Amino acid sequence: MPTTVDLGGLSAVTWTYDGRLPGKELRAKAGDVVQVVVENSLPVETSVHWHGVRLHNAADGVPGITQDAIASGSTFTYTFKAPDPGTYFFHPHSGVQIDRGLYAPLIVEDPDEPGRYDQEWVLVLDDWTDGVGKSPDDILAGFKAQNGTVGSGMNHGMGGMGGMGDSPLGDVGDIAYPHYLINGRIPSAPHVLTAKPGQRARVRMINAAADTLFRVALGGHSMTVTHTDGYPVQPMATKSLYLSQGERVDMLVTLGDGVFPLVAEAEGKNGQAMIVIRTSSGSTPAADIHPSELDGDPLLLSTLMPTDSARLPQREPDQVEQVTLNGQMQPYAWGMNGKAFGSDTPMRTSPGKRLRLQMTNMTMMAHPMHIHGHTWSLPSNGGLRKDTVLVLPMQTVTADLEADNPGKWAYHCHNIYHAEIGMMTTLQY
Ligand SMILES: [Cu+2]
Repeated sequence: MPTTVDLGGLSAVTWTYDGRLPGKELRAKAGDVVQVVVENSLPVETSVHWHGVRLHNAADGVPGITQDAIASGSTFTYTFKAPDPGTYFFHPHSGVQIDRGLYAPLIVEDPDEPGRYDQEWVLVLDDWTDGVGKSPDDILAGFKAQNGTVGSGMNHGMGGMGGMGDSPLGDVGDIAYPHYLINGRIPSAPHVLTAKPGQRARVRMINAAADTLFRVALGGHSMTVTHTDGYPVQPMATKSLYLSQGERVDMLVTLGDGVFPLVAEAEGKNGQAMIVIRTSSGSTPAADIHPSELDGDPLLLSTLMPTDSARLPQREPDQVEQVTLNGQMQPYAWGMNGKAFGSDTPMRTSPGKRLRLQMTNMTMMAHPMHIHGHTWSLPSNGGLRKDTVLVLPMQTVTADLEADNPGKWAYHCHNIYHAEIGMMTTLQY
């Protein structure tokens, strides 16, 4: 419902789940049946999508594809089994509502988790404008007013906006937000997590931002990545990493003695989010602190390797589909296979097939591509499992999936403005 939230001495009227930002975390054990009753007290219709969860199609929460939108004043009950452990989240699949305060973690615990950590923290990253800058709907209306069309070929038109910085990844965002948040707070009034020196912390991180890719580092520490998008990877130590919209990462950190900023810098933009980890006395880091760990070569999660337990059985594809990502900033238009969603041709396969998608990014911007109801296996990386994969400008990413969950599934860019303007299609079988 419409709520006033305190972002840290700065209040904003926005939409949230149960008045909280982020919404209250949902926790289940792998195999549990989850039931959530959604009462829509927003002034508009909505929906809830369980991002990354391999659930049955009717519970996927995409109006026009898997259900009718939940009308203002009405109720909808989602019931689904959460089969796979991991770090997930939920958000509306209606317009640009995710760019307000409507998001919350969904943690599916592993009954066989070794649990070798002392602390477990869930961090949600976000870019923020609602109630303090332009509303997400106004931003979208501005893009729509450009009346752009999606070409099917290559586009070398430059993206970006004034005041945006450079990224080695190319263009990664369209919007300069006034604020960036971790767990609902701006960096001048951050949350503080406390622990003891030498303790091991498991950090689950979710990027719920609409248009921002973050570069993340923890001052004075290296981080050992253990999972991405819910699935275990061969542990990889890094000083910094990239987390794109819709991606999740789990990592283990052995904590030093002191006060440490965990910073999420808005890649290619000006601004950052921060949360503080405190294991002894000392002053709180300044809002603009820049840990030197940010300056290295951040890890791209799509370069990780899976554990053996995470791999799909080895198998050659039965069907190969080429997918192009198209569009440009000016006039603003984004699509897949040369079409905007609505005039697209759905992709079809049949149950039991191993489907290979070859996604080629024909644009000058990176796109975090997300598949519903499945988790891809990336053959370039030993079968790394991901449901959201960042496709860099002019790059081709090959992603396989097992067609073992029939239905009509959304497949789109997780830059929510790109998706909403047309960078979306469906996979049907
Ligand atoms: Cu995109």
